[in-house]
Amino acid sequence: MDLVTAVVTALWAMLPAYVPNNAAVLAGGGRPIDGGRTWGGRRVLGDGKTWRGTAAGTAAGVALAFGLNAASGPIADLLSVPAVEFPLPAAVGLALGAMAGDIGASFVKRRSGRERGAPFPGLDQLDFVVGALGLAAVLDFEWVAATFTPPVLATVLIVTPLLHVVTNGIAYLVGAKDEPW
Ligand code: CTP
Ligand code: MG
Ligand code: K
Repeated sequence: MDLVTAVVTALWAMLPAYVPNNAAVLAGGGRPIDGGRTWGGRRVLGDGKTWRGTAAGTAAGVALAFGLNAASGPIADLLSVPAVEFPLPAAVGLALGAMAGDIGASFVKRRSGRERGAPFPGLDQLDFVVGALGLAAVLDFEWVAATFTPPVLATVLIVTPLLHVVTNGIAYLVGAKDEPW
């Protein structure tokens, strides 16, 4: 597989996992998932993980997957790459898994004494990748294995942290996010 195909396939297949975090930032607020509960003197998850943000993020990711499916032929032709199609379990796995990975990271951050919004380099950039690919693999292993071949997976692991830094930096600069991570 050539580099362009690997990069395009990686970005395309991961879009339903990239969008939920950004949609959650825009839609977040309201009741926190942990209901304000604490564990060991610290919040279980914190006020940054809300039901509304999680639901909106998941819905945005699934909707995007189906939008991409509707346009997959022309997109693949335009970019001269094999088309990526998202079956429903894969779409749900990527979107909900991305949210779950981010929530899991907040749990780890609180246990390690980091307050809401504190950075955790590495975890912040890859938590949702692990969650997205993990849940997608549980729901549709064959699709994950066929789509995330070694070159595509390697590209995802290299490109995602870069993309995460850039998009969060932009979100911070335009005032959508309180911290640039
Ligand atoms: N958000 C949300 N629900 C989620 C994820 C994010 O409502 N499941 C919203 C919150 O308003 C959150 C913002 O998106 O403050 C930014 O997300 P993130 O950086 O993941 O949360 P932090 O506030 O930094 O909290 P944490 O330290 O727990 O990551
Ligand atoms: Mg944050
Ligand atoms: K996060």
